Amino acid sequence: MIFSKHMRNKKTIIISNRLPVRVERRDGDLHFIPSEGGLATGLGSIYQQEGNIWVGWPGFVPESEQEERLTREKLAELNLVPVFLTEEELQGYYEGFSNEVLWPIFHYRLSYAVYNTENWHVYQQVNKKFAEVINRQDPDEKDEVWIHDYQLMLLPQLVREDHPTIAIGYFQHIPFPPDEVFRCIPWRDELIKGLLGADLIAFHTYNDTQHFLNACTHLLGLPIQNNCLLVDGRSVYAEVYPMGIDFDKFSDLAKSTSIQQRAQEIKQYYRNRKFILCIDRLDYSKGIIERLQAYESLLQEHPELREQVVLYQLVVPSRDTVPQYRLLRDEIDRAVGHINSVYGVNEWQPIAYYYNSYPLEELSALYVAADICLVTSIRDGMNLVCKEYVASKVESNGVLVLSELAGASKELLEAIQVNPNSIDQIRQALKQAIEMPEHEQQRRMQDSIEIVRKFNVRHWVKIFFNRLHEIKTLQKQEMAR
Ligand code: GDG
Repeated sequence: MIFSKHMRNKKTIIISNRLPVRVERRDGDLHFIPSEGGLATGLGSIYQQEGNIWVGWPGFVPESEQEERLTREKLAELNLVPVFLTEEELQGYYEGFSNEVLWPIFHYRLSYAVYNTENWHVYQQVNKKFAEVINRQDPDEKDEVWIHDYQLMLLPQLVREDHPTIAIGYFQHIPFPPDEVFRCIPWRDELIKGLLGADLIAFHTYNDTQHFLNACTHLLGLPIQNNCLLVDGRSVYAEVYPMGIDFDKFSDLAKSTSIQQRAQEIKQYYRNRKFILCIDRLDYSKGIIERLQAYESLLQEHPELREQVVLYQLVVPSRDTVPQYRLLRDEIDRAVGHINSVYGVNEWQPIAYYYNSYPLEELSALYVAADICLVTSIRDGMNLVCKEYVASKVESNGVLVLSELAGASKELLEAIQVNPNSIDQIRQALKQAIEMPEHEQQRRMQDSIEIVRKFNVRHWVKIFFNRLHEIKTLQKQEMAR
């Protein structure tokens, strides 16, 4: 049905750096591969509704106009709108500025930041390019826009300039650092002003939200009342919305016969030794080296545990064109090689290490098989892996050892929490987890399961949009006064 502009239904526009479908060129053909990520599942029910769309980069650079047209047409059938980026734009905006300035600074790694004015300009240009693509969708003032993450910090204000009263939400999936850390970025004021185009700016944790509010008041001197900032006469709210996962997907998979069988195979392959699972994207924020050191110290201090445990480390390839990531990969290779060669014997290797990406079913079987899930992020916005582990423990067994510096630690209070910078604490937590009696495991896990079940990704989407609508109504009432 075609609506004239004034009688058209309200449209929801979701925007993120990546689309929930990835395009790949293989054997001369284009393949469209859906993402299994949490965001894609959570927002699936929204963007797939008629009239709604998701705007983002499709994950490849077309080689011809024909390829571009084909991609556009195919994606349009899925309610997806591509923003095509050149190799130079990807280099400057994504790898250069997003991953070499924003990612390290927002994860408190000041010394890893590489400030390059040219990359900043490309970041600005690409944010404008996203705004142009949104404008081509002919948004209406009654529509709503939800922008995701740090690659698009300037976009809320760019959309606001063209659509003064449209509802704009922004969610940041990574931490927001204290204002004195954020201050290090030469373009910090522009970044905050970019975000302030939104009506609702949301983070995983209370601390991230407070850090953002402090940056607004300390750097820009904005008037503030509780969590509400006054920006050119408009009320802008900063709030906490901890992201959940698709609980049912992980729980149902874990209950299925095929996954249960696969989990048994995995356990048997590792001779029913205590199975410690670690799953991370290759990233220095995940504390992979620190965890390997702690595991070595466990084997050193408790020789009786040798041959009784296995640490299964899956590292998913990521950003390996950025120098810091390549170095980290080499460092992990060396640490794993060292531990396996020093402590391993013919019948037993202390670490099973894979640098790979697995299908969801294999991930699920690993979660089911694992006696312990070990998350030692040095900083993490939330960390979904630990929630997926909890959702997969359908028999309420298993122990979660969780970094207190991951956002999830604010919710999963029954996990054994550790400071990831302390090798001693991680070692002691592992020992405690290995020895934890069944009844204690059950009690703690049941509590965590309830939290992950209740605050799932659909709940997260629902309360975010409810609040955005509420804020729009409040703003209208204020203007009418
Ligand atoms: C950012 C923030 C925040 C991993 N290996 C495979 C695979 N995965 C999936 C996991 C999980 C996801 O990747 C990783 O999510 P995390 O939350 O742990 O980490 P980031 O990628 O850094 O995500 C983070 C998140 O955004 C959401 O706001 O929690 O703090 O850094 O879902 O299952 N999936 C498949 N194969 C693998 O080998 N299929």
